[in-house]
Amino acid sequence: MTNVTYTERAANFNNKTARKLFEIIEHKKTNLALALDVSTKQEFLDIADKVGPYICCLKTHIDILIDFDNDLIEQLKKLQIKHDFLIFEDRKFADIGNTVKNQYSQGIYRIAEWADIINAHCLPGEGIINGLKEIGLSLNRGLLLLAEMSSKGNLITRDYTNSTIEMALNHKDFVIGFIASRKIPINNNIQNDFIFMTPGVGLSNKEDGLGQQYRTPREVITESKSDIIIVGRGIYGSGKDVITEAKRYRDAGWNAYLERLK
Ligand code: 5FU
Repeated sequence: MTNVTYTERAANFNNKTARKLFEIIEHKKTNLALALDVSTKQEFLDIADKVGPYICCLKTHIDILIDFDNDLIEQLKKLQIKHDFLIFEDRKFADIGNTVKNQYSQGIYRIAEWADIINAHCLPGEGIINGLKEIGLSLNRGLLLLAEMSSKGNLITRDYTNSTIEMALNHKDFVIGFIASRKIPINNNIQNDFIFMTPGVGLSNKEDGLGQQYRTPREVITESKSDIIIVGRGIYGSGKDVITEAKRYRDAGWNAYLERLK
C-alpha cells in the first residue's frame, strides 16, 4: 500500500515523537526537512527563523558551529515553539552502547536534552540501540537507523540494509524509522510502521563534487515512496532567497506526495 496518508500512518506508532512528526507534516502540509549545515550561530538562527514555517523538521550537525553555546539551544527551542518543527541531530552515532550513551547525554552538546530525533549506524551491533535507548526512551525521543546512504560508493550492501531493518523490528518503541533512499519494503507492510527520511535531494544539481548524489523530490517521494525529503544546500547554498527556495522545495515535496496518493 502506497496511498496511505501521513495522518493514517501516525496511528501505527506508539512513539510520541513519530506521531508528532506526522501531525506536523499534515498540519503544515510539508514533508520538507531542512539540513542546516552552516557554521555560525547568527546564520543558523537567521535561516531557521526564515525557513521554519515551511519545514516539518530541522536537521542539525551541531558540531559544525564554530560559536556553539547554550544560548544557541535556548534560541533554537524558542524557534521550535514559534514555528512547530522537530529537531533532528544528525550525529550518526557509530560506537559501542556505553560510549554512544555518553555521547548522547554528556559532553558540551548534551544532545539528548534538545534533539527530538537522532540517528545511528548499526555497524557496531544491537548494543548501540540499547545504549541510546537507555537515555532516549524515557524522554520520548526517536531514533532513525541508517539503512542506506546517498553518497557515491558507500559500502552499505543489501544484506547490511536487511540486518539494520531486523534490528529496528526488535526496538519499535524507540526506532521510528530509517535514513534511506526509498521506502524499503518489509514483510506484511511493516514499512508503514517506520518513517523514511531521504537526504541527497536537489532540484538544480546532480552532485556536489564530493560524492553527494542528488535526486528530485518527485523521484524520492512519488517514485521511491519515501516520507520526508532532507534538503540542505538546495535551500541555503545558492545565494538565492532562502524563503523562496524553501517554498519551492516544500511545494515540490508536497505535490509529489499528492501525486503518489492519486
Ligand atoms: F545519512 C546521510 C546521507 O546518506 N546523505 C546525506 O547527505 C546524511 N546526509 C546529510 O544530509 C548530510 O550530512 C547533510 O547534512 C545533508 C545533505 O545536505 P545537502 O546540502 O542537501 O547535500
